[in-house]
Amino acid sequence: MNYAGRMNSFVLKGENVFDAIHAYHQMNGITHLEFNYPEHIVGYDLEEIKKEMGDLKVNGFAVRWRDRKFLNGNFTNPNPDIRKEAIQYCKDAADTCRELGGSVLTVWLENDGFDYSFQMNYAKMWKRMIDAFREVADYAPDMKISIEYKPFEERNFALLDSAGMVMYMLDEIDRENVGCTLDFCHMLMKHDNPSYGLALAAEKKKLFGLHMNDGYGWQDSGLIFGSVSIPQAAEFIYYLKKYKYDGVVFFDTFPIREEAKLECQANIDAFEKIYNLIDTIGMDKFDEVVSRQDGISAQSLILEMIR
Ligand SMILES: [Mn+2]
Repeated sequence: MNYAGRMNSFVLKGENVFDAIHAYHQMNGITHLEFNYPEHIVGYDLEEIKKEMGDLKVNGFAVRWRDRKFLNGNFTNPNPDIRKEAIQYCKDAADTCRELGGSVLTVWLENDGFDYSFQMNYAKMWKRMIDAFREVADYAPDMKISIEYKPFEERNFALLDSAGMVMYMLDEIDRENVGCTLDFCHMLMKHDNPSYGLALAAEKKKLFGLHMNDGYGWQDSGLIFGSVSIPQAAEFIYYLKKYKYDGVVFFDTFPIREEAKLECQANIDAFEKIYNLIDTIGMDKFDEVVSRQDGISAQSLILEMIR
């Protein structure tokens, strides 16, 4: 399996991008890097980054519009100049990402949402998002443009707030190189069962990325994968295997109090452990239980895993 960790687990503790890459080299299992753009790239020398990367590959960039001018919207900002700039961030990110050998641009529209009734014309904003995604997709047809949804935060309501809404949006955008990244915690926040969204996206060949983590569902907890929701984590991995997911497993977790390197390794270890448990029991057994549509058999399979 291909694994990547969250750069900010190190950077937000006062280390820099090079320190993070250095730590990944010392871990067991990290194969890829994932950068936030522009924060982890602008101000750094690309050649220096390439040198530090060594045998690690770049999976992709996540676009982050940190400037306060984007607070009223990224792709749906009422100011056309700011909308244009938001799209330009994506184009610049695609160009730099390609230069580092990456191929996935993760787009989480943190400000495209609303807080009040009568605050926006929904159909018009929906159309703006379609147009913006098409513009980015057509600008970089060799890149995978991947939509990451989150139900709320920063806005009280996000426009792309669920797996179903993203699938609908992907249909409307109608571009082969636009797909989705599923964040396990975000799915729990929405009460979207993670595997349901995974299966629908994978069926349409639209599963471009994963953000693995865990939580209790009422906030973006960013806890270690497999720490809270083992049955759902196992079901998720079962479907990843079933659909032969060959992308990168990125751990989007927040080790605020934990040591960043140990926490990242704990994610990889949990994923590997559950992955191997499924292999030990055998995919056929899982297929057979799923085909029964029976709660008691499903629960007994979960107990078999922790036996
Ligand atoms: Mn995420």
